[in-house]
Amino acid sequence: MIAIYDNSHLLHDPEYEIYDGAKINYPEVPDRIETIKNSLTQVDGVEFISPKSFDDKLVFELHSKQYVSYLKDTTKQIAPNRDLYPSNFIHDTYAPLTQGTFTAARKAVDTALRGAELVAQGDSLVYSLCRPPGHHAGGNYMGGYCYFNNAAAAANFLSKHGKVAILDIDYHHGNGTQELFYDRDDVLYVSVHADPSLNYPYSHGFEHERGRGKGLGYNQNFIVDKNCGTKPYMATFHQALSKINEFNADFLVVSLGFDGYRDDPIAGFNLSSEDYASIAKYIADVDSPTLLVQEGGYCVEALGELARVFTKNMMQHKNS
Ligand code: OKP
Ligand code: ZN
Repeated sequence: MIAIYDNSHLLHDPEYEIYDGAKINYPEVPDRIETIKNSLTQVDGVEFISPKSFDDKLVFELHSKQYVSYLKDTTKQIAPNRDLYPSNFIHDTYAPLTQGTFTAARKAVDTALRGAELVAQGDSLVYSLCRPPGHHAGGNYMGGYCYFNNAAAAANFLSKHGKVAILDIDYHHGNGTQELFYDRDDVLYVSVHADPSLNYPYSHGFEHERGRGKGLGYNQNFIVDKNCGTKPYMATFHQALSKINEFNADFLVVSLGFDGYRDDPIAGFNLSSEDYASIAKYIADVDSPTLLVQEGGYCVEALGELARVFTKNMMQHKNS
């Protein structure tokens, strides 16, 4: 399995999050991806490569020119080691900007696109170690630690080569991804996440949101309770996976969040690393070449183990 990594994610390192009027530590830290990379380096059969630079037109197919320029121009004016809370093109208060944010976020898109290209060329399993994450970013906005929608960029790239399914198993609903494909029937979006009436992103992720126009039926939201544990989670996960299998896609993109893990500091379905191993096996059984795109997961001490277990099980089952 090829894994794609680039160190420019280190340029995005906000100091704080504003929560309930107070400054708290920013959970979406550079160590998340460093830990995952270091752990995968020890796994047999994983080979690392760097992304390359893809044309900006692939970004503009999803994000407006106005939004992209705003991000580029605003970050240029930020002093080193300062956080700026933007007041335009933003969904919520959870997307601080630093001087390096644009560069890091743009490279995360290249990381996802490089993975999509390899999968389009015949690789059966690729892992894009994207950071910052992307699934909350929409056509015209950042939010929830996300700036550009990496998984959506990959899915949109792959949609030129066949039918694409996106399975989002991050704890949070991917409101940006949902929005970007809401009117389309060539990209299916299926997400399993915590109840948005009690959890971020609050605005979207309800089960009645099923797509629009010819996209109707090609968006499926599945809700599980916070801390629900293995049994209820797996029951719902299997319902979601059967939607994916029914669609019979040419390519599968997984928005891979590890924030369902039991010790996650901001989220958690009370899942164990054994649960992530079995989730990986079931996903590997989907009969489509698969791109894993990193989204959330904030228990830094566990991320190395979770990524290792997940990829080992994916690799074993994908080729058997
Ligand atoms: C990003 B991803 C917690 C408040 C909510 C925003 C969560 C963004 C999650 N202090 N913060 O989907 O993992
Ligand atoms: Zn999340």
